Amino acid sequence: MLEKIKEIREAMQQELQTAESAGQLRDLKVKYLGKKGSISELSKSMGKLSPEERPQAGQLVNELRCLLEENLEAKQKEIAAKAMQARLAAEQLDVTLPGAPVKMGTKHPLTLVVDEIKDIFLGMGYTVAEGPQVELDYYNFERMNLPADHPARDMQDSFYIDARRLLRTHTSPVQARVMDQMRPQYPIKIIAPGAVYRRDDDATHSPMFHQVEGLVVDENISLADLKGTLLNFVRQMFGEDREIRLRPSFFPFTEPSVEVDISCMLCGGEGCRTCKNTGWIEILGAGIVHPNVLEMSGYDSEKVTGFAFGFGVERIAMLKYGIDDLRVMFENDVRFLQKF
Ligand code: 2NM
Repeated sequence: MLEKIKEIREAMQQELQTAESAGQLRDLKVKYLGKKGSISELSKSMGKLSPEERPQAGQLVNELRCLLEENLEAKQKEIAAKAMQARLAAEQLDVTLPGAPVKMGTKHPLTLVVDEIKDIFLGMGYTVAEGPQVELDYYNFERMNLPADHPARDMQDSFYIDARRLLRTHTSPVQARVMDQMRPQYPIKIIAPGAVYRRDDDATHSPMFHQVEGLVVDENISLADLKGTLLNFVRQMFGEDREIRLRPSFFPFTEPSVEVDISCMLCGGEGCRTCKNTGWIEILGAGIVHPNVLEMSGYDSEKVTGFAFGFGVERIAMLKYGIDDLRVMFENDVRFLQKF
């Protein structure tokens, strides 16, 4: 028995020395400590020994087990450390290098312009109203006093979803929806910013673009209030020395209607390429809300009046930032976007 223990001990030490992988260590553990392992077999054969022999043999077998367990553990650590060394050498990882910088995004110029427009009108006591982009033709056309034969109503000019719904062609339906919610209360002072859709696509027209429309309804609202409001807006947006000019125009939803020009901010009125040598740049449409629009919205047009205006955000952004091609607004080229 003692001879056998000695034999196993020597073989085991030999094998431990030459083991090189975690797999080999596992095999060794099974070989010696497994159910049918050599050490387990030794323990089982203990019963065959005489009572005198048993204590010494028992002690030697226990020592053998301890020796194996300790060696297995030490060897395993050694192998793991070697594997880690090898991995680090292969990866050439330098943990002292600085991290890759996170690139900051920028706001789109249209967002910047809409934010600025909102700020200016919030400063004049307006609130911001929003509405659906898929709109009923009832709100988009009917409520805006657009007659049945108006060209905008043609399938050729608008994106219809079905017989009754379309992509809104302006944000005016938002104003009608707000009046529906507010009536019979006034004053109303709102701006409605957002995307609108028209069947146009060339160097100066995109099928989707952005508008901001404004509406004020109260007693005694006149064209003078409109003019003062727009002058204030224009001076905050384009500079304190801007002037505005109103020219007669036509919209179905306003009467009278006006086109509004601003004095050219590039030449100060002298005449240049941007203002086509006129000294004036057209930037928006406006007018006194048509009594039909007020009446359809449940307001007494004898008691209240209103003014409304609307402009294209892309056009304002192009003038403000000196962009000469509308299409760069929608190409998402980061070299363009990062300039703002
Ligand atoms: C414009 C020009 C003139 C306008 C009118 C209305 C409403 F709801 F009061 F009828 N909203 N927006 C309006 C008036 C829009 O855009 C060039």
